[in-house]
Amino acid sequence: MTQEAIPTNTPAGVPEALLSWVNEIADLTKPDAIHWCDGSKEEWNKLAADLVEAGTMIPLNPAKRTNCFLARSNPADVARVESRTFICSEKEEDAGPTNNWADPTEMRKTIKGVFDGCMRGRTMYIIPFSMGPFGGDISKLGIEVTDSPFVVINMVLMTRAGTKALEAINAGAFWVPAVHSVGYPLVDADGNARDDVLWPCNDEKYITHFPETSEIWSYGSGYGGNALLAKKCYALRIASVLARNEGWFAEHMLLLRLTDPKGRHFHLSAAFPSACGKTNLAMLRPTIPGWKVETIGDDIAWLRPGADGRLYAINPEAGFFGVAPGMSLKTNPTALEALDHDTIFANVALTDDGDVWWEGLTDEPPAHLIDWLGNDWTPETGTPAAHPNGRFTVRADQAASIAPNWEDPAGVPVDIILFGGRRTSNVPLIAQSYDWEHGVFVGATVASEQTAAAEGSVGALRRDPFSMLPFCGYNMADYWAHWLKMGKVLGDKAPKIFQVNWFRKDGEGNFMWPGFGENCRPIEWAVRRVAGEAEAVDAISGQIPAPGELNLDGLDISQETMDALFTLDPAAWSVEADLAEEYFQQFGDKLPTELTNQLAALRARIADAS
Ligand code: OXD
Ligand code: MN
Repeated sequence: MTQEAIPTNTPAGVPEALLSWVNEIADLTKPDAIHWCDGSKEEWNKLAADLVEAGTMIPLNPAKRTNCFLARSNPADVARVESRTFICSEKEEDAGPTNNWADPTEMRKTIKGVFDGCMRGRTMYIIPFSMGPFGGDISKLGIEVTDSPFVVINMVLMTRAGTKALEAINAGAFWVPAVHSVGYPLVDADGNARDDVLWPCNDEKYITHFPETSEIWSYGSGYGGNALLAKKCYALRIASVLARNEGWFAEHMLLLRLTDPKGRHFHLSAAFPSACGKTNLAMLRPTIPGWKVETIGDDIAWLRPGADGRLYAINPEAGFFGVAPGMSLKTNPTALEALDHDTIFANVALTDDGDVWWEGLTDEPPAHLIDWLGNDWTPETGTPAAHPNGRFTVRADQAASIAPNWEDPAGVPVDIILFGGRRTSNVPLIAQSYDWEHGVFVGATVASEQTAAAEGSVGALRRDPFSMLPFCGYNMADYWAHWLKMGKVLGDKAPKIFQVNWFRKDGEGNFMWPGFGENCRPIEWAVRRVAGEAEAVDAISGQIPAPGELNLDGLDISQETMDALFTLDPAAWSVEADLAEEYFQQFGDKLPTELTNQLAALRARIADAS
């Protein structure tokens, strides 16, 4: 069957090449209908109503949350599946040792096989979208084809989707094709029909990227980054390759605008691994009087050198896909307040009065809930009511902290880059890198404790360079080389690089730093460093605040704790250096010599401090 034979609402002006691409996918996947998404409110409401009718989404109590919905996924489809995520570059070495590589010819055969007829009995949706504000030099376009209306309504919140994006594509702009199926056809090849299920998916999953042709094909999952292909698949894996080729960066970084008491603006981007308080930092409410922190992005930044030689950044997304558990009025009031209307929740618990709940939302759990699996739950049940990777999807501008310039198509000039992670020991509260090369070494060697955002053993320490381990679309060593090269392009206009760690613990296992709004204090020091107004002393892992330089006014914290937060034990750092060296070995000849030199410089600083 070709598209002409299938009911469709193809808009006027779609060029032949795009039509024939859509026809090819329809010929392969064999949907019953094709729907071109216009991104309108009416379309969104209609799809949401259909999903409610089907039972996939439960409308929440409108008196508590207007136009909000809860979805429960299949328990086998709850997080990104890194083990089923593939980089299908022509050469294996271009994917590198930290990615799953698959031969592109073989993978194309596999993909063709699983996609054959996979949309039978379903509608195929075409979602044109823009990553970044329309018309910006840093922005780019894409089209996701999917058989999941749930994916459509999430994509419409997460990107700038619909007619305007299609018009730009029709006019000839570059775009990235992304094809997605939940892998649950409703009719088999012999014409036998079966009923749909609340959360269609498939045990067999493939999240595949073809970097040479900038293509994405994803099969078998309907959850998060496996299915909302604009996010991790495009904005990070494919975009990181485009960025390397074109001289920019696609990074797993939040983006903030900071205003100091003098009214000066600074911009900060920060790389944190998944679920490490990134959303909290993106919506930080500073405790230092006179400071303002505003949100531009919570997860991904695209950064490109501007005409003045500085690095300009945009948030390519238009929404937040955040982790709900742990979020409360104490930890992130701004995010919580943003979720009182037009929000989709996934895998959190349902209260008896039609609201949502998750671990950490309140000190005391409600006496009764329906948990994320749809079962009755009481505090005695003994299992979490919400899945630890339970999520919310909401438009970014629903956050009261959104910066006035968050949609500036030209981006914002970045002054500070932060690298973070969860480290219970060794890594100090903040340290400034000695220079760009040292900053790249710090980013390359960052390690963090594993969280629930992906499958894996929670709590285990994993090295997560630039927080890009699961998101870099090419060889990580070539990625470091790209960062080093860009440092030469940016020269003295390059942002300053810092490493932070909010998660250091004392001997009893208690966090030593209060975190949350107080995180503005090390950031304030970083800003004053950039402005040339704060002193630092040299230390093993970088330059740390000179005594008295960190603003602790109004914070009840002992000098002993502050000292402990900045303790750099040479013996422990010697082990860190050994682990970094061991980690680097897997990259063989591709490891940039600058990083080997940085390792030697680290060892020299350790020796000096011993
Ligand atoms: C995310 C992630 O969802 O990093 O942002 O896993
Ligand atoms: Mn992320």
